[in-house]
Amino acid sequence: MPLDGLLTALREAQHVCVLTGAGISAESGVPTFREAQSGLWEQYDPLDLATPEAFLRDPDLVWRWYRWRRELVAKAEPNPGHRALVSLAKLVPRFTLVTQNVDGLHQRAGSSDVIEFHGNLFADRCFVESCIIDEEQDSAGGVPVCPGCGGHLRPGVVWFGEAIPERALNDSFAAAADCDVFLSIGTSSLVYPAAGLAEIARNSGATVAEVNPDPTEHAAGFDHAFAAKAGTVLPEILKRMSET
Ligand code: BV8
Repeated sequence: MPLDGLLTALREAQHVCVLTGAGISAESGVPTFREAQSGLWEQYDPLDLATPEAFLRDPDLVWRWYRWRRELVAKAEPNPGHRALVSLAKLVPRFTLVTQNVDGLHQRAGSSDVIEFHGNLFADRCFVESCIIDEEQDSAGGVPVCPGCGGHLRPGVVWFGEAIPERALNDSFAAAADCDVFLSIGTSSLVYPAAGLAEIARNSGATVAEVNPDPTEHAAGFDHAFAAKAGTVLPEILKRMSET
């Protein structure tokens, strides 16, 4: 694996920014967004379910999908790819981790200050911004109700067509523009505005690399592209970084 060029850039970097997608959790057994879903969810396309329209049309169905994902993720464990990023963060002066994932596996691996670009699977929230939900509502399998306004609670994730949380958006864009190395790991780079971060980094002069067994259309424009799994490449990067 031709890591030398990337390793040189990483060793010299003052600020490394990493964007992860569903692919970094694939080796933990969490299906990626574009893999066919298993079991009874096989008939559903996540792109259809992860929308406010789907929720308003059938909140009970959407909640059943999210509860199924919560159970699946709760049984999953962080993998060597997640853990390598925890260690890499300790080897560079400044490290920003932005994830599109909502599974919380980076935090469970030990990463801190994770920017959750698309929210978190395990948070409940109300459509009414001002309603504060400070503990999970017991909904006995139905659609949980907001204790503040009596409306339907929803999972604390960003659906298609919804704005990225302002702090996450601003902090991620600033990190992409400031970093010396940008690593795009386990993402199909199809979902915007997350997929635009690599371009911001590149246009700001950063070294950009991708790790994905199925190279994306952006890979050709990157400085480095490793057609391999995150659980293989990231521990190897960490090993080589630790040798010096
Ligand atoms: C918004 C939370 C505007 C929910 C998710 C241009 C600009 C702006 C917006 C748009 C635009 N064009 C289109 C849009 C609209 C839309 C969009 O991008 N649509 C796509 C489908 C074209 N974007 C939005 O709606 C966004 N909002 O722009 O709002 C706005 C502004 C103001 C006011 C109102 C509105 C919001 C998008 C957020 C959607 N929510 N998740 C939930 O999870 O239930 S996105 C969802 O897709 C997941 O978070 C997932 O992470 C994300 C991206 O997918 P990936 O992570 O890349 O996963 P995927 O399965 O695609 O790929 C996995 C990759 O891993 C593969 O390439 C595979 O090869 C690789 N892999 C597999 N195994 C491994 C591996 N890699 C490494 N190692 C392995 N072992």
